[in-house]
Amino acid sequence: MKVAVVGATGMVGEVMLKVLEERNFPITELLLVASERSVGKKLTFKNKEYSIIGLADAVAAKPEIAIFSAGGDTSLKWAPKFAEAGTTVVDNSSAWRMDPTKKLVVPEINASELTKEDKIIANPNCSTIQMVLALSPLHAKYKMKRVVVSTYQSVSGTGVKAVKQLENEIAGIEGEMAYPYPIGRNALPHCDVFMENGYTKEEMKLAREPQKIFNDKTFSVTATAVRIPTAGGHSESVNVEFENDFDLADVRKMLHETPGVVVQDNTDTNTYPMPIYAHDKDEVFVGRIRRDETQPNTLNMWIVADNLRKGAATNTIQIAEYLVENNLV
Ligand code: A2P
Ligand code: 11C
Repeated sequence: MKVAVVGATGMVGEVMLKVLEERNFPITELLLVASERSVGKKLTFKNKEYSIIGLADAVAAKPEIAIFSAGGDTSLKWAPKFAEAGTTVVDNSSAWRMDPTKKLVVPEINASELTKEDKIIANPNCSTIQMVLALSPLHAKYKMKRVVVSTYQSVSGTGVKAVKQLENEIAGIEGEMAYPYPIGRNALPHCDVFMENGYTKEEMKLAREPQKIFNDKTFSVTATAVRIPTAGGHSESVNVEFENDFDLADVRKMLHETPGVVVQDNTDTNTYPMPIYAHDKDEVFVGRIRRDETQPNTLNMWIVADNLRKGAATNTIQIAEYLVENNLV
């Protein structure tokens, strides 16, 4: 496969290259793409040096697959140009996610919807991916009615500037601020921008994307998204009410058997998922699985994943792998 990585110099782009290398993605030619500022810079992949090229040159090279993580504006402008040239785009930005003509894919859940005609495929938001992966077997068996999620999101989800802000605060250095307040020793109930309804964009992504991924509007999700001073890894407290009653042992067994999910749940040994241990892992970790004793058919759990891996790079590359394995490009 001739593969382009658009946004190769970015935080997610860097992880994409690592994941492509680790998973030995079948690459015959690799195009590393970034903004004009970076053209000519060098990056290494599998011990070989590559020069960064610009978007126009990348489109002209007609790669079979382009994986994008270069922000929504770049995707909106350039993904259609690649698609017109015959390239299949797998896009990690929010640009196409809710476009009814585009699929929003978590491979373990809905990759089977993909066809050769899908030329722009959207990767969900990081906090959505980890939540829906853990919910998918439970929804299939017990049918979700309502999900209440509160997130504890790391600064890496915001980007390089936020990672630097936290590092500066820890080192006691004054520097540029990515957030309107200090993030060290703090918690900001504010991920992404506020919308007219009083929710943030991140909260609305969590509310809307799951219905599209499950192709089911019979359940609802309400969210509070909070930024905390962790470097990487997003955590979520999830309360889910089902139509049908469940058996806790069965819930654990189903989660344990779900590809991509790891159950870490033993209160006797203080075993539960934590972002520092999810770092650099592709799995979604689930623990604190317990019945909500205040309401029938309702479950509480704690879900953690590396937001740059399964939340972004890994999921995007798994979509690309599915396309290759099923001759869809
Ligand atoms: P560059 O490094 O040249 O700015 P991050 O998410 O870490 O901010 O990274 C964003 C990625 O998207 C980087 O690789 C960045 O390249 C790339 N990018 C940003 N704006 C553009 C653009 N207008 N055209 C192409 N790539 C872009
Ligand atoms: C965050 N979820 O942690 C965001 C980052 O829509 O792909 C990813 C934004 C997106 O703030």
